[in-house]
Amino acid sequence: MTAPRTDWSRQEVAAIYTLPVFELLHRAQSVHRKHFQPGEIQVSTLLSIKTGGCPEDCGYCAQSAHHHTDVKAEKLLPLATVVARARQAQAGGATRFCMGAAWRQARAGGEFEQVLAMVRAVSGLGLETCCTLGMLTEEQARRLKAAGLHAYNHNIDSAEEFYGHVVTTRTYAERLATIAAVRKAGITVCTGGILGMGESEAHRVGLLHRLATFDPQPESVTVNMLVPIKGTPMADQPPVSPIVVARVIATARVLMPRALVRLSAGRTQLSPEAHLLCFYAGANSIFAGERLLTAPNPERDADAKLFENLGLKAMPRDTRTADAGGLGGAAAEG
Ligand code: SAM
Ligand code: DTB
Ligand code: SF4
Repeated sequence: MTAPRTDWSRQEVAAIYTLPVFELLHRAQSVHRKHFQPGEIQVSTLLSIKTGGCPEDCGYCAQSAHHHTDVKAEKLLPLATVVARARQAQAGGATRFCMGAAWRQARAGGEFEQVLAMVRAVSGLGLETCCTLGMLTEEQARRLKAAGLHAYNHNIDSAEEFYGHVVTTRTYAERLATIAAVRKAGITVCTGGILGMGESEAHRVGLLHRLATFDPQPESVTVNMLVPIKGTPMADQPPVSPIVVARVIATARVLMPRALVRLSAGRTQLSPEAHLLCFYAGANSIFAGERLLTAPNPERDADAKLFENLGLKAMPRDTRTADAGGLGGAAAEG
């Protein structure tokens, strides 16, 4: 099978994004069926291992020390707590466990050693591990890989020209440098953005274009809907339409046929019908469990009912590796 195209122009991406919706959904569903088992959804669980007090000023985030939110700064969780939560997630059917820290960049020294121990322990349970710790050096990425890390999440959030409206304490180029370090270390790349921050349709196209032109493309793409947080500059943004979310997902599926497309934050705003639309458009991964990092997520019972009603089942572990260009993968191929 030939590798997916990575030389899309912004005009080509816009042309797909603005197709009549049935045409777009049909294309996305056809691509999806060539690469994945229809109706198989990867189930991931998130744990905030270090909550709040973050020095970055991301305008959407409950954990930024720049905003007055209800989230209090906490210390790094102990290893035993993290392992207990990973076991619970595994018992609940999750195959991927993602650990998030409210850091600008992964810490040097003792705290980083503790995170490495968490990655070793969680991988040892047979779970796929993912971390999102802020910016990484190449050396830190290498050490995470050696500890058994499968994926690293680092979002670009939006188009480059909108990034200054999202955060002022770091640049888009810094984001890209961390993604490059992750790729170089042989860890699979998980990146994506947030819809509903006040961005335009052109910015959404810009986000999709940037994601699809990574070479190689990311193994996982996260599509978050803004969870409006009281006390942040984005608290009063109106909710994004599920039709926009479905268009973004379908375009991502057409452009990045082999990526897991994760319907991430904001699912509590989506009806079962809107979920159905997003899965039909090509989303094939979710976060399960009542909490994301700090924000609420649908209850397990509601997701179980949704899976039953739609005839969805959990995807087995992702066996792709970044070393194989992220393209090997028996499990994910349909
Ligand atoms: N501090 C690290 C970083 O920023 O890379 C890791 C944790 S951070 C909370 C992970 C991602 O969650 C962000 O990049 C952002 O895309 C997403 N996110 C954070 N707050 C959100 C919100 N209120 N609504 C939707 N997505 C959000
Ligand atoms: C991603 O793209 N979404 C997740 C994960 N990566 C780390 C985080 C969502 C956070 C939602 C807001 C919160 O829980 O505070
Ligand atoms: Fe910090 Fe990450 Fe929140 Fe930005 S998104 S404020 S870097 S925790």
